Amino acid sequence: MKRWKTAWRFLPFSLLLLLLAGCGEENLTALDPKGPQAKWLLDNMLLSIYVMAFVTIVVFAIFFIILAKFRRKPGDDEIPKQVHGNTALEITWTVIPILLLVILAVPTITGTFMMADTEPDPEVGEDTVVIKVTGHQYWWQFDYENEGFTAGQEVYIPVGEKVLFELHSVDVLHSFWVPALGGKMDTVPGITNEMWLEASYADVYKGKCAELCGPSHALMDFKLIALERDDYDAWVEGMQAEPAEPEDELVAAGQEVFESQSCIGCHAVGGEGMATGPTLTNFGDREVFAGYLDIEDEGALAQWIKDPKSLKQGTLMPGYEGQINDEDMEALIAYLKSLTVLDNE
Ligand code: HEC
Ligand SMILES: [Cu+2]
Repeated sequence: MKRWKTAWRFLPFSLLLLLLAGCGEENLTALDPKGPQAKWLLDNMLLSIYVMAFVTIVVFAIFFIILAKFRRKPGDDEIPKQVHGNTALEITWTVIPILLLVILAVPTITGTFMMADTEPDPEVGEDTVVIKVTGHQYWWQFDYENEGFTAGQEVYIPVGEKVLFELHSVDVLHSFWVPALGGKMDTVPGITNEMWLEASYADVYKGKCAELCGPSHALMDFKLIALERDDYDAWVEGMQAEPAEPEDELVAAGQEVFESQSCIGCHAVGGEGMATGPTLTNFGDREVFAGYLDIEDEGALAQWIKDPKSLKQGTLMPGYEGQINDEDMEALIAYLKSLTVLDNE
């Protein structure tokens, strides 16, 4: 009776778990794979669960059958005949686990080699996209070295192609992870790790830093955006092009503030430049900034520029409280939001 009472106590927790299981953010789950790597990972995970379930069911079935069948019955006074060592049984229960391990090992080993194969995409050849990823406390830098430009916070790739990632870090360990597309890999200072990912559908996939890297680690989110090859090429061209001179007066005034306040010293706008902070060439195309804040929220954007540490503990972006008046701030924000590369109809 008592045991049941204890069990009931766990019911609310179990229900909560069930509820939370439904909280998976869209395209931030390894259980709904959108690329060949993630699909392989999930298949392999399921295979081990099936093997495990099979073993559990068989063992428990035999256990209960034996328990019922060989129970001591009334009148059974003699101790049953004692047997030791049955060659056939010994061989059976040695061979079965070996077979099960082979069933697990073959796909695991072939899959591991498949995932570690960072040769260019055989169909795309020399045009295989190579992206240098750099983890910073607490943001991501994406260098398209062959194309000669840098992007921040959002990484664009062509859909249906194997894309190579070279992972670096400038400070501490981070881990680059796009759950819907594949496994995670650490970015380590002084070491280059290599991995590849492929997206099967043109979509926006959420990414996370998966290695505790400091107080704002949980806010170090990014996006991977897979576009059709044509759209991707257009995006690359947009990133390479020199930004147009602003026509709007407010935007032009904002550009002046941006330049006079030394923002440009850390934030490149245009094909090349400094990347002490995220490149802002396509800032207006983002949905979120600083990893988690809504770009439509101009109050948050102003607060970010005035006092970024109040929104993201430990960030290396300096605050401009008292250095930019309201009028200049409005212009600055208009300028930042005007920085687009995609045709946002
Ligand atoms: C010393 C270098 C430095 C200077 C100067 C600087 N920033 Fe930053 N900025 C950063 C860093 C680093 C980040 C990334 C912070 C993070 O997400 O943790 C950042 C992030 C941002 C972001 C969010 C970008 C995104 O997409 O996530 C905006 C917007 C921004 N800065 C605007 C400005 C403006 C406007 C100025 C000038 C008034 C400025 N910054 C000056 C370093 C700098
Ligand atoms: Cu982190």
